[in-house]
Amino acid sequence: MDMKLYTRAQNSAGERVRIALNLKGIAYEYVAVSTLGPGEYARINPQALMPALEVHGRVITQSAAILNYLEAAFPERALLPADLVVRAQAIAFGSVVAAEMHALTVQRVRRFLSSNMGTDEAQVQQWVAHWLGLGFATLEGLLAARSADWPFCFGEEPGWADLFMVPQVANGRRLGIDLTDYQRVTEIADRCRQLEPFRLAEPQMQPDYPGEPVPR
Ligand SMILES: N[C@@H](CCC(=O)N[C@@H](CS)C(=O)NCC(=O)O)C(=O)O
Repeated sequence: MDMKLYTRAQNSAGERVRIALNLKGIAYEYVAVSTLGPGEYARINPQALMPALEVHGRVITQSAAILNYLEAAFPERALLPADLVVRAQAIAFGSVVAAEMHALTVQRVRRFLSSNMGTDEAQVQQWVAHWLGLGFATLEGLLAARSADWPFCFGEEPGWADLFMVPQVANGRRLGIDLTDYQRVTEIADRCRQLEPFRLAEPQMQPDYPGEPVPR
């Protein structure tokens, strides 16, 4: 197979890419990072964060860069809206998730707070609830401000913004965030989760998933 996706069942940045590959109908080899030998993944991706996509032996890191590549190389099932302003809005929406929610609350940040900053569990939870709360409120506001009331974030079909949002909603639920104020966010995320490309990208559907399905 020409494409290898280095990921892990519970890897929400990788889940974005899995959804994109599924939406576009692209076949790929799933490489569970946990099955690689010591140091092997760091030789593939010097940052050692997941995901990474290997295309004919060349490696792309960072989910947004991988998604950009997929969109350019496989334009048939477009993830980005055709209207250039709506397209930019969809990219902005994904950036809120990746840069301002996920990056601030990902496991290595939580671990650093508790192990290196002397922060107790309740304070770490306060940190997570603060940044995710701000982020979800922003996503809800961006959805409310859309130029049309589409069934998905920025269109009649799910795309770029949806595939960033859905794994982050799952993270929010997993981390105990109350999402009742973010009705547009949860309605669209739940609609997406009914669809095969999203369902097949969920952690419990991956070959290295270790246990019982997690509530999403
Ligand atoms: N900005 C990166 C984020 C990648 C990232 O933080 N991945 C997490 C999992 S979702 C990871 O690899 N964590 C491993 C670790 O912290 O050791 C992207 O979008 O690809």
